Amino acid sequence: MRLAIPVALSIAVLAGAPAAADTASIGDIVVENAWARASSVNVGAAYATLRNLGRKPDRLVAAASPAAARVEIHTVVERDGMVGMERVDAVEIAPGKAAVLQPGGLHIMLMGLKRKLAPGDRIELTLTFGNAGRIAIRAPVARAGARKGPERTR
Ligand SMILES: [Cu+2]
Repeated sequence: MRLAIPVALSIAVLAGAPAAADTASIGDIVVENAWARASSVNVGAAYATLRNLGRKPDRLVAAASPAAARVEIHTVVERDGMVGMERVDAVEIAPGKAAVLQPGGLHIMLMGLKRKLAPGDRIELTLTFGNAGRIAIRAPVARAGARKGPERTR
């Protein structure tokens, strides 16, 4: 497994920092750099890199959070010159590859937030993968409009 070494190293580095729980793994799936964006309204978005270290494809099939009434997997689409969001059933992760959820593309949509997300907060997310199962992470909240997670904007 060619990818195993760099991923293991990056986990070790993150684990040394206090904000370590934005990276976690279950089965062949590693969830890295989970983060959410501060929001002054009751909807928000969260992002992460989903890495598949296995030999079989996997897929993110559901997301949930105690911080929001409803959570969906969305992508950003452009149609007739209009940019909007669309719900997707799953995010495919090919073996040895990563799916990147990031601003302007795939994201975890948090609807009916129980309180506004402020920079410095952390929100709990549960991600369910078709093969690997369910994993909980705590995503740090970056400022509104951030393009990257808080650890990486400094
Ligand atoms: Cu959305």
